[in-house]
Amino acid sequence: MNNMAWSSLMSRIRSRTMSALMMVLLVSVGGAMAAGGQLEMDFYSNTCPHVEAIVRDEMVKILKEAPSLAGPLLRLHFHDCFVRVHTLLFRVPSLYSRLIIMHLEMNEYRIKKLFQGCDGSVLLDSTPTNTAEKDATPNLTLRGFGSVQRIKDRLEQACPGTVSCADILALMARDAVVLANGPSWPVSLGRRDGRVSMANETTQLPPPTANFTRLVQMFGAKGLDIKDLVVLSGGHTLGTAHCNLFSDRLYNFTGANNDADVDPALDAAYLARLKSRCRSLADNTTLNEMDPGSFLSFDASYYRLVAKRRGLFHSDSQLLANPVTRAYVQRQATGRFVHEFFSDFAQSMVKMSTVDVLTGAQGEIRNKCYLVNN
Ligand code: HEM
Ligand SMILES: *[C@@H]1O[C@H](CO)[C@@H](O)[C@H](O)[C@H]1NC(C)=O
Ligand SMILES: *[C@@H]1O[C@H](CO)[C@@H](O)[C@H](O)[C@H]1NC(C)=O
Ligand SMILES: *[C@@H]1O[C@H](CO)[C@@H](O)[C@H](O)[C@H]1NC(C)=O
Ligand SMILES: *[C@@H]1O[C@H](CO)[C@@H](O)[C@H](O)[C@H]1NC(C)=O
Ligand SMILES: CC(=O)N[C@H]1CO[C@H](CO)[C@@H](O)[C@@H]1O
Repeated sequence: MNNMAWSSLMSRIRSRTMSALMMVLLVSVGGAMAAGGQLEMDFYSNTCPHVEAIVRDEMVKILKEAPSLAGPLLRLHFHDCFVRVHTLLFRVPSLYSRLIIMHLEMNEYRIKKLFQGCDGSVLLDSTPTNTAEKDATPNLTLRGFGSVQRIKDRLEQACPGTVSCADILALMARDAVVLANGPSWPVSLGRRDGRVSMANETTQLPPPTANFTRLVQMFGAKGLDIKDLVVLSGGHTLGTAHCNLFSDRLYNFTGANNDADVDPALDAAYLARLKSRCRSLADNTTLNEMDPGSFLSFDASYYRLVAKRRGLFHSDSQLLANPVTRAYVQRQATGRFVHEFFSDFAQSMVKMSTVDVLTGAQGEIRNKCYLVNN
């Protein structure tokens, strides 16, 4: 073969390879789209018709044994939905030198776009080679993992290999709120479990020190707006917080690290009370009710606290820094529009729990919520 013929053959191969490659990529993208289903209310109606009743029944028992788990279970779902792994994986085909085209292994070409919203990734344990979200600092304070697995075990008995851990968590969070006398909302189902959990991705979670701008930006990155921010922050009507997550407001707000270095956005009487509970910056064990007196019940009293500059975190206090969120806080602080807050909360939860989830053939149905399948 002379040089001309060789280079013309090569260029033909190259162009055919390119178009084959383009074809395969297009087919795969189309396939991935087709494989992505939708969330549906009656997703398990044939495969696990009693799923909601089973979760509810078990949640009643769990909260009877440990009423303080309502907050942690709501928070688990929030963290699950907020931490998303964004990856674009291309797998290069094995190239057999001369027979490039004939050996195009269709199945080797995968274009996988993972935008994982609520996908159960928060539940995964770390492995020897990967530190999971669970073990990242913002999440060291998460609780309730055992209860999720307890419900998963019951569902595995009733309908093996059917219900995803991500769906279980979405249902548990809803039931936790309902059983704490809060609002209910429809949970559409069909989420699939992700196979990735990365500790470094928890930087997507807003820290308690965040200012208003940062909160808006971090919620915005999840498709949630200012209204969702002020409404979902109302989740802090439930549960407790460790001193060290807000003690910078008491002793080291600007970094001066002395008794007078306090957050000016905190009510003075409340500040004194918090200082008597949290004696130092190092205290990472003392728990504080975020909505003192009613931390086990879901109500609008969180807003009354925030309006009085008694929100526990700097992030809570920041809801007063913007006219729109401040107006919402003040309206709810009157206690006369609780039904409005309930219906807003339900709406924002539906939004948060459905953005960018895995569906259809994406991900998997985990056998154990803390482990990816084999
Ligand atoms: C706006 C940004 C948010 C920030 C900065 C934030 C931060 C925090 C922090 C630091 C804690 C204390 C954890 C501990 O010490 O154990 C906490 C607890 C909690 N958060 Fe948030 N959070 C935010 C939004 C949300 C949302 C959207 C929800 C749910 C709708 C939520 C529900 C909860 C619950 C229920 C607890 C109590 C957990 C327990 O009792 O163990 N939070 N949050
Ligand atoms: C987390 O680590 C993975 C793998 O090391 C990397 O691909 C990803 O971009 C990192 N994410 C962030 C938010 O740093
Ligand atoms: C808000 O916090 C961000 C960093 O998280 C900072 O860059 C910004 O200057 C702060 N904005 C205000 C108004 O303090
Ligand atoms: C006090 O705050 C500064 C600035 O945020 C920080 O660098 C320092 O580590 C804090 N001191 C303690 C004892 O936590
Ligand atoms: C609390 O602080 C102590 C001492 O600094 C540390 O050894 C421990 O790991 C911390 N606990 C948690 C849950 O971070
Ligand atoms: C105990 C612990 O490491 N707590 C960390 C939890 O996450 C917050 C941020 O949300 C960190 O500031 C804490 O240090």
